[in-house]
Amino acid sequence: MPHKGRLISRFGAEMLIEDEQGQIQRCTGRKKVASAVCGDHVEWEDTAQGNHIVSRILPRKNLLKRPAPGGKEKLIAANIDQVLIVLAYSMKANWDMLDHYLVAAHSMHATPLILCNKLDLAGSRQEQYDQTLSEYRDIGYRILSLSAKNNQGMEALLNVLSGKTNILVGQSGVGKSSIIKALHPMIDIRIGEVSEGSGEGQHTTSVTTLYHLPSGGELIDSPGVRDFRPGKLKQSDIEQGFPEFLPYLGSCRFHNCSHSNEPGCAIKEKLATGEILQRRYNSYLRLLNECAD
Ligand SMILES: Nc1nc2c(ncn2[C@@H]2O[C@H](COP(=O)(O)OP(=O)(O)OP(=O)(O)O)[C@@H](O)[C@H]2O)c(=O)[nH]1
Ligand SMILES: [Mg+2]
Ligand SMILES: [Zn+2]
Repeated sequence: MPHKGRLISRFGAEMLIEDEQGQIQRCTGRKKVASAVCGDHVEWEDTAQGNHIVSRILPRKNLLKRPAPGGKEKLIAANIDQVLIVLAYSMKANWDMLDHYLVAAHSMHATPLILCNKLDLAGSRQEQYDQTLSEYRDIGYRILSLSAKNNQGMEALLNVLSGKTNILVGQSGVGKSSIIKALHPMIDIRIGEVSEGSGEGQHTTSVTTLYHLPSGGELIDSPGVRDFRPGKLKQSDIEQGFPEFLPYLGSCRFHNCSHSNEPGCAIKEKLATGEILQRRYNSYLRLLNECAD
């Protein structure tokens, strides 16, 4: 009889599987489970030689992935309830990347949450950051300002994580691993320095890993990225990533309007009145050009 478990992390062919008793089992994977990723529910078996082998990936609720060189895809993690997109007040904001993550979260039917860390270093940048963050709040996104260093905002964060599988994503150095350490100080997790010149991180986390929170819920740490694209999507999936468009989508003159050049476009009308922001509209067009299937 196969056992059930959840993939905690993986180093090439070696997979750490948490069994139903909460014990970590070192396993290797059969060829057909080569695509297993952190967060996957799997079946594993004992072999006659005393090894453990992952034999099957159980059906996934969803999968976070991104395009990789050569037309391939890099699979990041599976079975995610909430995507926590992390920014840092101390670093130049990459709002385009935030929009790309939001689209990815919507397309996988996960709840996006925006975390802005390093509040203690915000200084004169805070006003500018909070101004743009309030635009996202107006659209309906939940935003939490934090300092992993000073433990600010951590209780509010813990409350929204409990009972769910959550993943931290974002640029290197924004403090993803530090947030896990602040929520669960007993965890042994590597924190990297940011480089003095650029203020960016040095890609300290290299393996996507699932951690349990003492108050319930799982939190996955992922390696920082330079840029993120959601991969190939249908136009309707891209639209879902722009909730401020949704009330107007049925009102364009053409039912298959792409909201780019067509006359009688309800989205462009709302752009003209300022109800839809130019920056967000530009993000939509960019994704439509680069990612539409
Ligand atoms: N001042 C301040 N520093 C922080 C805070 N959170 C994290 N840091 C620092 O930021 C640096 C990077 O933190 P990490 O947690 O390694 O960042 P990361 O996002 O996990 O980076 P990668 O693993 O490379 O993707 C470390 O020097 C942390 O001590 C914060 O709230 N305030
Ligand atoms: Mg890290
Ligand atoms: Zn339109």
